[in-house]
Amino acid sequence: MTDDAQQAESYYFTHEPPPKDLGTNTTLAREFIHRHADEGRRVVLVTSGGTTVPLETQTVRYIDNFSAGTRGATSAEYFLQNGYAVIFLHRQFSLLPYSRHYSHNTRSFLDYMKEEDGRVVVDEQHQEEMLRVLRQYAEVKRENKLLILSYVTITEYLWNLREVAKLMRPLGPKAIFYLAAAVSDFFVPQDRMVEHKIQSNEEFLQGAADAGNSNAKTPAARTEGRSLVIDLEPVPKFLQSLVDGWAPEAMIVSFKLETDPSMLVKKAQYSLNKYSHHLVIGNLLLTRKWEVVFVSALDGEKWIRVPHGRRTKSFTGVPALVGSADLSARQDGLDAGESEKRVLQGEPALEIESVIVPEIREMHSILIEKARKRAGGQ
Ligand code: 9Z3
Repeated sequence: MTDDAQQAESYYFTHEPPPKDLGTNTTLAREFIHRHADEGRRVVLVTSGGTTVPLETQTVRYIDNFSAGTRGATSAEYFLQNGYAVIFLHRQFSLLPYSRHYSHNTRSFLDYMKEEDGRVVVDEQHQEEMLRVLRQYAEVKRENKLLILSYVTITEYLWNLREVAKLMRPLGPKAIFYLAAAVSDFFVPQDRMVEHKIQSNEEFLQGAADAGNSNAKTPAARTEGRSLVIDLEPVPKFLQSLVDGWAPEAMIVSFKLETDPSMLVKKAQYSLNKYSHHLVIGNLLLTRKWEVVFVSALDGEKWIRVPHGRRTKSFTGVPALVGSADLSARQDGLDAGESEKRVLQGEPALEIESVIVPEIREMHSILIEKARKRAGGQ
């Protein structure tokens, strides 16, 4: 790791205090990791959901992002189906594996049920699907293969990631980091955060508790006249620390989110070159449920797309943009989704994570085998 990255990391973690439940989380994670390591199982840490950036210590206001945690929660299920034990580090109240099928919907989970002879039963039309989900969930619980941890703020996320990553070291190459959480690039450092709620009324400008100390730095979020001014600082690039320091033997999969199609592959490639990890999965905000691009040293650039007739529904997605970031498809004048349309119309919807995860499993097997050969001196 470069000295600069190391310094930035140690500055961050000495100045930003750890979350209160970090000790509980690491105790749970240590036990979970050791058990699965002893059983020779592969373990994946899936991060999921957004991160908040609090503006006040007693937080009333914060900056947030769009992520609901669909990618992470869905991927966790497919990792479990593919034989992995999963540590699911998610933003509190974002989607969870299995229960995601019945939460955060326009319909309430109560709409799936009815009363029959004084008992609650699931509606006939939902029986089959709910039984399938319930059986998978019960098996995962019985076999203790899913550990659920949560965070809220960017700092809580980073502390948990660092500590869990270090605990995963004994897994060697059998560990994967699957970084699907939408992590804020900017934040308010502790020493520039005001204690109390920022006042909006000019008659009640910031109170004595915040204004008294003449050595204090200018608050990152403050009122100037009638405006709220926020100047955030960059979050150190933790991916460098993860790859070089916290988890040097693990497979690392990061995600790159863009909105401009012309930037996506370039930025994913840039990230792979910069951090020299194993895989960057690029996705566009408006097509992320239907296509992603894998950028890796093993396979170069590779698009994964759900055929047109099998796409899941999305209120915010824009089908016409599928293929827009794929230069080779555009040059060939081909909408990759359109080409499969006739064949697959009428088939059930396919979640893109059900394709992503087995691909990763295969790459992981290759990396484990390489590590085994290296260790054996072959
Ligand atoms: C992603 O790109 C995820 O796929 C999404 C999933 C956040 C788009 P949803 O939760 O959305 O299913 O609604 N995650 C990573 C985004 C990110 O913050 N990446 C960073 C970067 O691009 C750091 S690895 O620099």
